[in-house]
Amino acid sequence: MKLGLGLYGSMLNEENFRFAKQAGATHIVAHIVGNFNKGRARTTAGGTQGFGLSDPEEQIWSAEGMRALAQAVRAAGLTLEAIENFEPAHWYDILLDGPRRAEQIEHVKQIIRNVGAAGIPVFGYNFSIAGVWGRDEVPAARGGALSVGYHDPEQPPIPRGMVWNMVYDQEHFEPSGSAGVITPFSHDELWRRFEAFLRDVLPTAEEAGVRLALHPDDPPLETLRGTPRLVYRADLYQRVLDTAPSPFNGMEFCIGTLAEMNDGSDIYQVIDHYSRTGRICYVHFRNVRGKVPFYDEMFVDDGDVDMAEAMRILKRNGYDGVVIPDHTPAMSCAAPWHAGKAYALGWMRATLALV
Ligand SMILES: [Mn+2]
Repeated sequence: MKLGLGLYGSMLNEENFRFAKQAGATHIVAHIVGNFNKGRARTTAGGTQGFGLSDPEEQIWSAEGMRALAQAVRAAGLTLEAIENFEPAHWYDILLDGPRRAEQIEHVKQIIRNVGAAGIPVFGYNFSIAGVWGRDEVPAARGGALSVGYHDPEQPPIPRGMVWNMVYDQEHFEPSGSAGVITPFSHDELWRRFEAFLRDVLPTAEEAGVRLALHPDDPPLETLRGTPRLVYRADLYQRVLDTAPSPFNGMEFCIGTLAEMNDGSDIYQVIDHYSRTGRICYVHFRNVRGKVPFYDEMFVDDGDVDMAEAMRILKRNGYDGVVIPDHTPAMSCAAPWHAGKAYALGWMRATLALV
């Protein structure tokens, strides 16, 4: 297994590459989407701007932009393993089955070709209408460390101009009073959209040498803000794999989200099952306490899951891909994000050597 660090768009710089290297990581996952300043996800229980405006800026997504990013990571002695998430501005009508769907499918295909041409082997994504929404930040982790959690908030409808918890159409965005903007639709319809997306895009991914890696829905609720969710139970991941039996149709395997699922599944059996498939592209390695609709993210060694056992199972089943900390609680010091990540990476590196 290889240790990696996920970095948000504003953090993709030489200093943070050196930080990753110093903490023992060999790989980087780049999360370009959204303006996640200082790595702190803005929360959305108030139902306002979500994670902010989706910037359709093209430069970073171009062949040259992707090549430059991969080169900058390589210059720091690291490997760029994955790009995480499509920009909502690029694919909202694929999610919403809207009038610009065909055009956006072509654009997404071009992005995948650009990623492949830069030698980046994985594209992580989350096929979700409501996105990662509704979490708040409370001092729930060990020692009162701030961490994100889900505490069953009210679920206002998704405002016009927003999808995936980001604003894609500022002109028509209405943060309040826009009930019923998204016509209710069924889980079957969501699966139809997902299957159509894979049918249209997977051949391009195969040609480009880019594995598509689906993240399960976080928070893993059956519906959120009145919209259906795709993978909110562990067994639904199998349906994703069965939709197209190609190694390029894979998983961004989030142990935290899988542990949050209130579906009666056993997290160790889930890890055992899916790590035998060879379809895990990379792992989000984080711990949690509780299950939907009430959970908090914890330090890696302080939640419901025995993460050393999780690592042991992955290793036993021959998983040899990249493992990243995903999110971590923020530690009380001058560099809360970095300290949290350094703690997780150190723990993971030691555990990898021991299991
Ligand atoms: Mn995750």
